[in-house]
Amino acid sequence: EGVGPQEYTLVKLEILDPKPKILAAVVKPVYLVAATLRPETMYGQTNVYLHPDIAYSAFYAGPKEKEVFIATKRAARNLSYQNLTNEFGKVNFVEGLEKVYGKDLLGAALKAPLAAYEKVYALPMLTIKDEKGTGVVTSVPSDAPDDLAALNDLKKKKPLREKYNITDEMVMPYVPIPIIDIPEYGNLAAVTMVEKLKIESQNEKEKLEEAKREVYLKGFYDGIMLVGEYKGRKTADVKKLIQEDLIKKNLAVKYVE
Ligand code: A2H
Repeated sequence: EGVGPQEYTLVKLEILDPKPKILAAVVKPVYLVAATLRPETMYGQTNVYLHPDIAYSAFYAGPKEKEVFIATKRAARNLSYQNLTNEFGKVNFVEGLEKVYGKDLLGAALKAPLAAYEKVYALPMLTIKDEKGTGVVTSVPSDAPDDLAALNDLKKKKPLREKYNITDEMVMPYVPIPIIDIPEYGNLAAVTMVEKLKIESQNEKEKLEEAKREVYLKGFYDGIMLVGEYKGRKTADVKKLIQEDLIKKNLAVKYVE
């Protein structure tokens, strides 16, 4: 972090019908665009996270602005300078939706590219940062300790689900999927680390930092794909290929910040 530009893959998760009330008037396809450094983990998506109290924007994007993206306004501005809106440096917001709080989008059903689950849901994560990526984080609890801790919180804490109108069916059926084998950590590296360090919630910042330090480097370099088109190959070697495949299919775009 803070060492020059970072390239993210923005993965497009299409919002399915029935859409959240606040999007009722939108006719073009609407996507939550999640910023990830690990496009090769998209096979393991179980949900997407939004911060309930962050303000997001809905704006026209993609080829001829035939699509609507949802991300923070800061990210929307940056995207307009990366040729992802029609006019360089200009963002066309959807009327009335320049400011939409995460809480008004929670519970939305989504189609997540490459995911084994046919449908996933938008769930709350309270550690999302406003000033990084798009403010939308796709969740891969097999390989990201933060994602697993937040999912476990929702499973364990009924009041947390109720506070944000999250039903049991949006959370309970979703379990981490083995997608990458990491020597010493097995095929559910985040689960191994969360158990080993006895991480009880998404707020255990220091323990989560430790879990991530261990798992990310190994997962990035020494992981072996267990699923998908590049099964058997190293994560470091297929990351770019999977990113390019997603972009070709109009399921992702590149984003630098
Ligand atoms: B990664 P860096 Cl499986 N707030 O994607 C908090 N976290 C955010 C965020 C925000 N606004 N925007 C993106 N992120 C997460 C997958 C993944 C990620 C795996 C393993 C490691 C990993 C699935 N979530 O990140 O500070 C996103 O989670 C390792 C750091 O820019 C994004 O990639 O380095 C990563 O953090 C970007 O973090």
